[in-house]
Amino acid sequence: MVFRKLPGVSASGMGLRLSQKFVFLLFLSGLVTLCFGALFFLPDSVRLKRIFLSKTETQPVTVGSGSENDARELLKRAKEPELPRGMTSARVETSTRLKNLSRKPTVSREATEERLAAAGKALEDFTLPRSRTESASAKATSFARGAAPSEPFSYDAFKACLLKPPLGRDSGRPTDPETNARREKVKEMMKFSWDNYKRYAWGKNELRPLTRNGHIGNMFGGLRGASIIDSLDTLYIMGLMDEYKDAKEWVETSLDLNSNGEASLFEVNIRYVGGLLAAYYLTGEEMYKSKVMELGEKLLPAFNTPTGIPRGVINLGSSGTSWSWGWASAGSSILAEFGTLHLEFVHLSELSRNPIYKEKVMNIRKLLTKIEKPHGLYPNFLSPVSGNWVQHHVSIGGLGDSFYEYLIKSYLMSDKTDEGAKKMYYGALEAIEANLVQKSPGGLTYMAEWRGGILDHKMGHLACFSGGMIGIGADDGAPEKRQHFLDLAAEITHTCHESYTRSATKLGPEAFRFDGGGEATATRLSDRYYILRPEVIESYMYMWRLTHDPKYREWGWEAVEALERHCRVESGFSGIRDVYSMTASHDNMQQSFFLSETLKYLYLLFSDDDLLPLEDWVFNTEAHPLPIIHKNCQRDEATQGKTASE
Ligand code: DMJ
Repeated sequence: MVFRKLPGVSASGMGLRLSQKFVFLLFLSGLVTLCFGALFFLPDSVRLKRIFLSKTETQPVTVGSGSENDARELLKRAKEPELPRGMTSARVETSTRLKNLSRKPTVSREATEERLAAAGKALEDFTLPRSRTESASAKATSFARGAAPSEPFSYDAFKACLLKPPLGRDSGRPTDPETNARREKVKEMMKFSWDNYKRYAWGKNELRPLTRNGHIGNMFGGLRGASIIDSLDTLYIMGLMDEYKDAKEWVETSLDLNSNGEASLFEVNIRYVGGLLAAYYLTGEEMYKSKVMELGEKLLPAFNTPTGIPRGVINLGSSGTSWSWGWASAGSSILAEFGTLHLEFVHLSELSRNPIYKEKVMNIRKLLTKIEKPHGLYPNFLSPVSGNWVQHHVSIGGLGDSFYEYLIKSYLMSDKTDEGAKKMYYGALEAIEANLVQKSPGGLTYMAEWRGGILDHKMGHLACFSGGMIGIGADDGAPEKRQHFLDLAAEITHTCHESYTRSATKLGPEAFRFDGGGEATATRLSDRYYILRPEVIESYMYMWRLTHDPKYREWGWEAVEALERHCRVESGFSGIRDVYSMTASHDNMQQSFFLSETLKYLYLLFSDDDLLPLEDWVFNTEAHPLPIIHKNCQRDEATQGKTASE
C-alpha cells in the first residue's frame, strides 16, 4: 500500500505541522506549571503536598500574638545572608542556634536544594504515633512490678547525699562590700527583666521590650511561659521569693503540657525539662517533678527512628510524630541537638525509676562511639536513618557546641563514674586541639571551624563557652595535662574577652574572625549583633571558680556596665544589632536565656563559691543546675543507672 502525502500536513509526528506542535508543547508546559503551582495552595493536610515538600515547610503558621513560623522565617532569611539577625523583621527568632544557621550563605543556598532532595527522604521518615511508642509510665509500672527496683525517688534521701547545702552558708553572699554591691546590681537587673516580662508578656515565651508585648515563636510547639520556666531557679537562688512564688503558681496552674504543635526537641529539653528538673531539685516541690515526668514522656517518640538518633522536631500532641529540620542537610539530625539530652534524660530516669530515658541517650552514645570519625572529629550532621555523617563540618560553636559540653558534664554528673563519657570527651578534645585550635599572629588562641579539612578562621560567640568547659575538665584527663588544659581554658577565655574589648560597646559580636586583617573582630555586617548571649560570661564564672583570678570578676563587671548602657531599655533588656556602633539599634527581644543564663552566671560570679557548689552541681547548657549523682550514696539499682538492656 502506498501512503500519499496529504497537502498541508507534515510528514513527521502525528501529522501535525511544526507550528501546531509548538502550540501544543506550549499548552502542555503551561499545564505542568499550573499543576506544580497548585501544590503550594493545597491545604497542608493533603498527602501529595507532604510528598513534595519537606515537613517543616508544610507546617501551618502558628498564629498568636507575636508568633511567627520559624521555619518559614529561616527559609526567608536564607535569601538575605547579608543582613544581621533581627534586621529582617522586628522579631528575633527564639532558637538562636537555628538562626545562626539560617544566616550562613552556604546553608541558605543549599537549604532549598537539600530540602527538595530530602523530600524523597522524608518518605523514609520513621515515625511512630504516640500510641505505638512504649509509654514511659506503662513501662515504669511494669518495671516496678518486675525484678527491677520499685523504691520511689526520695527527695530527702537525695538531699542527704549532697555534700554541701545548695545555697551555701549565707546564700553565697560575698564578704567584700564591692563584690556584694555588684551582686546586688545583677539581682536588680534580674528583677527589672522579670517585672517587665510579667507586666507586658506574662505567660508568653519572651518579652519584646520595645513594643511591650509578648513573643511566642514556635520553637516550643504549643508550650508557653519559656521565660518563667527559665527563670525559676535564678529567682530562687537570688532570693527573689515573691517573684519565684508567682512563677511557681503559673507553672502549677497555667503550664499546659497538653498543647499540640511542633517543637524543637533540643530547646524543649534544655529549657523546659532542664528548668523543671532544677526547680524540683532545689525546692523539693513534687509539682515540678510530675510536670517534668509528663513532659519527658512526650519527648520519647522523637527517638523512633531506624538508628534511635532522634529527629530535631517533635509534635508534642498525641501523634508524637517527628521530623528533621527542613534546612538540615538531607534530613539529618544535628550533633548539638541529639548530643545535648544526656544530663536531663539521666535525671528523668533517676526520678521516674524508669530506665527508658537513659537507654535512649546511651544508644546515641553507642552509635557515636562506633562510627568512624574523620581525624577523630565529630561532624555536625548525622542521618537518623543510616547512622552516617552527612557532611564534614565540625564546629565547637553552633551545631556542635553543647555536645562536647555534655560529654564532660555527664562524666562529672556521674561522680566521675561514666568512663564512656570521659573517654569520648578527652578523645574529642585531643582531635579539636590537633585540628581546630589556632594561634593568631597577634597571639590569640581560638577555635577555628573545620570544613572537610579546610579551616574557616572564625569563632562564634557560642564557641566561647569552651573556655569554661575546658577549665572544668582540666583535672580529669592525664595528670600532666592539667596545667595545659587550664592554660588553654584561660587563653580561650582571654580571646573571647578580647572580642568584647575590641568593640565600641564592649559587648561581643555573634562571630569574630582571624583573617582578612583583623583579629577577634567581626568582619561581616551580619556577624555584628549581640543578643544577650551568656557564653563569654559563663566562661568568666567557671574560670573565677577555678582560679580566683580577680580579672574574671572585673571582666564580668565590664559586661554588666555594657549591658546597662547599651541593652537596657525602658521596659526590659534588648539585644543590639551592631556592637561596633554607639548608636543603639535594638532588636526588641529579651531572650529567655538572658534570665536563665547570662544573669545567673553573673550572679554566681559575684557570689561565694558555696552557692551551688561545683562539688554537687553541674549546669545544663541553659544554666539549670542538676545535681551530681554521688556514687557513695545509697541508691537502688535503677538510680545506679542500670538500663534494661545492660
Ligand atoms: C542557650 O539556649 C544555650 O546555651 C544553648 O546551648 C546555646 N545557646 C543559647 C544561648 O546563647
